[in-house]
Amino acid sequence: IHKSFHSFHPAPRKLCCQSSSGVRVPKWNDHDTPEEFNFASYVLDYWAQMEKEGKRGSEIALWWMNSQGEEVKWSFRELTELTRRTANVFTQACGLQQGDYLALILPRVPEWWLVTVGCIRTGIVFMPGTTQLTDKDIMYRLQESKAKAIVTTDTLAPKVDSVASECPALKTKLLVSDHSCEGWLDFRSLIRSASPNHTCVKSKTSDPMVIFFTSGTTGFPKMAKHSHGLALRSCLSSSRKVLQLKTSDVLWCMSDPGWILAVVGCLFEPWAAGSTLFIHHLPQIDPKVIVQMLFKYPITQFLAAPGIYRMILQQKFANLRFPTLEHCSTGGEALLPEEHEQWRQQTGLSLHELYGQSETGLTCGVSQGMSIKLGSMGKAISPFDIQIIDDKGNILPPNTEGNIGIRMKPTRPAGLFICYENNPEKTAEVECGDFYNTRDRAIMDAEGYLWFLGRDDDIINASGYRIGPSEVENALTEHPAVAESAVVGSPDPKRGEVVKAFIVLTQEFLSHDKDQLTKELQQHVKSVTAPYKYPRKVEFVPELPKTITGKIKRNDLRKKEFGGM
Ligand code: BCO
Repeated sequence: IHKSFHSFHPAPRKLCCQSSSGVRVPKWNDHDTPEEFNFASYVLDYWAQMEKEGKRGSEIALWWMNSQGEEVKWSFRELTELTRRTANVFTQACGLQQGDYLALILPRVPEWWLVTVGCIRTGIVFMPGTTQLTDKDIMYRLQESKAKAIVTTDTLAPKVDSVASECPALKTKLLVSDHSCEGWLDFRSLIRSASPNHTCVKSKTSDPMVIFFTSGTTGFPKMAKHSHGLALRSCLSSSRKVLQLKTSDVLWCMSDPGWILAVVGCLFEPWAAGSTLFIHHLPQIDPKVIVQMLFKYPITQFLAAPGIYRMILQQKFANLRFPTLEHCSTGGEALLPEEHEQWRQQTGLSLHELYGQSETGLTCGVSQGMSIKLGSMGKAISPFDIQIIDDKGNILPPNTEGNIGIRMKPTRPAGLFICYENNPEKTAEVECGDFYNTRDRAIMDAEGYLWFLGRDDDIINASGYRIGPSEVENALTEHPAVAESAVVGSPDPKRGEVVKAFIVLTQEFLSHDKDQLTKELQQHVKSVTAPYKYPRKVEFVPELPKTITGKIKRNDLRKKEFGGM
């Protein structure tokens, strides 16, 4: 399946929601809540049919490449056929059924799209995870979800095998590799032999579709469960106005496949519009390669975390005037106004901010053509009604600081998560009057523009990763040098914020070399939890600030880091 079937000639661009052949992009009105919705049958099969009838140009659905020069170009018809085969692999070879859970831990390989769409066709609930997950993280996810299947690569297969015996629900292990592995089904050969005929399930819009694990202030990550409404949301007219993608657009979304940004930006957004999704599978993010790609390929839209724009700007390239690029967007963490200004000066293009969470998908943003207010993350994307609320769910007046709330009563809007799976307490905690409380602090001006101010809890946002301090503290505690630790965010010019650990050492490690110990502890955290969580800053302290009841005052430490004390 790693073969190109057609040569690719980008069609001329038109500034309307019609393809070059006049085909209308499927759109639903903002407040449409169809009883049934399935992205695969309603959207992808529609584009495939248009192709078959010769009513579309020769646009490609997925244009994938890697640094070894391998390339894949799939049309919507090919995508449809391959995902129907995948659906048959799941239901026939693997015996999975609608409602079963499947863990999906793949890097940016084409099979990621086959698995996600194959799950949507069959009603299997997929759970994306970053390839940085450790064996413990994988075990937690498999146990917590009672996943019946996992799809991963040969790099991660040994980690899965090391914990599989403790995950009794896990019945099927699918390997995406050119090599076989004992105990694992060979995904690529199963696809080749599977039937291309499959009837998509008639999923209700409210049926579960995907689960994202998201970090909280305390405890282990929660399972934010979404319905098919998340996919429907990308088809609603207001969502279509955000990026204004056309069938002739080529969108490069750089999100790691483990995040909601990938499911929205690398799947629903481009394909709801019938656009081409461009993916370059880089083993390591390299700004030089990104810039080369933007010069070499006819990419019209670029969506990446602020950290990636920052990396590019810091390289001081002589020329950033990209020949085909028309629209840039960014989300995952706050973007500094000066970074926006630099990008605009060097590329001639504005940066359009987007904001969302694993629970909410794209929530507000700066749409194409909307006037930009520097530092603002734009306006609510309908049907989300966003208000700034107090801790009782009362709506606050313009220009007043409060929490970002999304109205969920009397009607829960399409795209807002269903609940935290198996966790009614945490689900209830984020319900605040008629609103879902994002617990992100912001102000909204009289025109409805939002300004992000920070979290109202201890969650750290480092380079767009949401990190719960207790996950890092728990990892540190496993090391014999650590008597106690407190983890907070600390400012950083490259990553916005980084994880900082304040550590009280055990008696026997007090005399150890501190630089050496820092490296050892960082390495330790990288090995016991997903490496992006490791503390990039470490400070050894004789004691931690505590309340009278013995609770660590993380707020004091955070204020110290941000110069507020
Ligand atoms: O920086 P170090 O070299 O010390 O460590 C890095 C990696 O080398 C290391 N690592 C990775 N895999 C490893 C490993 N170490 C051991 N074993 C492994 N298997 O761990 C550290 C990971 O840090 P990183 O991921 O930040 O790496 P990097 O290359 O600096 O990447 C920078 C960014 C900007 C590309 C990255 O931070 C990033 O992708 N950030 C964006 C995250 C994102 O997309 N968030 C959006 C979430 S969805 C959302 O917010 C909703 C919006 C609608």
